[in-house]
Amino acid sequence: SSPRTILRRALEAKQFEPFLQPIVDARDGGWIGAEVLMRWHLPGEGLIRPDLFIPMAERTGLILPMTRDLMQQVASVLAPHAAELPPRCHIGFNISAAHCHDPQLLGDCRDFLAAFPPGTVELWLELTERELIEPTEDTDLLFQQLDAIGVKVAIDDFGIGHASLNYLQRFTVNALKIDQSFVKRIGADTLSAHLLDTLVELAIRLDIDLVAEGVETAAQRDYLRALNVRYLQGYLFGRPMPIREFLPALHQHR
Ligand code: G
Ligand code: G
Ligand code: G
Ligand code: MN
Ligand code: NA
Repeated sequence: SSPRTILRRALEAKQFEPFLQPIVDARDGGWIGAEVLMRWHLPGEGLIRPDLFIPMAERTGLILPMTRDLMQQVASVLAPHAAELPPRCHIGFNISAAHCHDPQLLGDCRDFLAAFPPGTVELWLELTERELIEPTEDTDLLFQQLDAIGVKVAIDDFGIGHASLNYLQRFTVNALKIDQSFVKRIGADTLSAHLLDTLVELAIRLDIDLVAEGVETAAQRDYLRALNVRYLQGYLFGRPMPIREFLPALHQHR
């Protein structure tokens, strides 16, 4: 079978599952939400990492229905627990460049938000800086419409690509997710310290939030906290996990 047929059958067989990785408040370590990361349960093969199938999903266009299915799964499993979530719980989905030309994205976001009591969740879309979308009149309109329904936009893997100030302003970006490579180098060289300082200044200037990814050690956490990076994510706080594990873990990290 073709890659497209394999992915379509896997989608129909409900083999894609959302894993949630906590995002924490840098000041007290409390869980404020999660990033949703897709996993493929391939019978006989176990859990397949997304790096191995997301590129194929993007090439075949199946990333659109796969992401829609992921959003529906997260909403249906989390909505009954809305009262247990932290206030304005952040839920972030990774979106691909193709989503920015998908007429259904706005409706999917609306449906996601409508599944929860008003104000309980904040829907974040993460666009990677590795494949920046070309701004056009259509994308301007889409991002205005997303903003109007309260959807937030984060630039993922920030610092390794080439988003300009102009770009960040045009898309009314609400947060930058600092790429893991910068966090890994904390304490290792002065260049990374300088780059982190620059990112923090940029975020203050643009009045947007910062999230640091790939935080694995207490020393990295303390360094980022001292720089006033607002949110942290990484194995130090929690690995991506099934929702049935995320919910009880959430209660221990309020
Ligand atoms: O957990 P990690 O192995 O979860 O993810 C590896 C890569 O796959 C990351 O770059 C991540 O952004 C990407 N990824 C994970 N889930 C999704 C998804 O639902 N959609 C897209 N487009 N990328 C995803
Ligand atoms: O969407 P993005 O490219 O940011 O995907 C995040 C990737 O990083 C996923 O593969 C996720 O499992 C992984 N990840 C999350 N936290 C850590 C961490 O603390 N250390 C490392 N090495 N990887 C992490
Ligand atoms: O595994 P480690 O001790 O580094 O995890 C740090 C915190 O993240 C723990 O307090 C734990 O609650 C949470 N965590 C990490 N991975 C998982 C997991 O797979 N399931 C659950 N429930 N919590 C996890
Ligand atoms: Mn991401
Ligand atoms: Na990233």
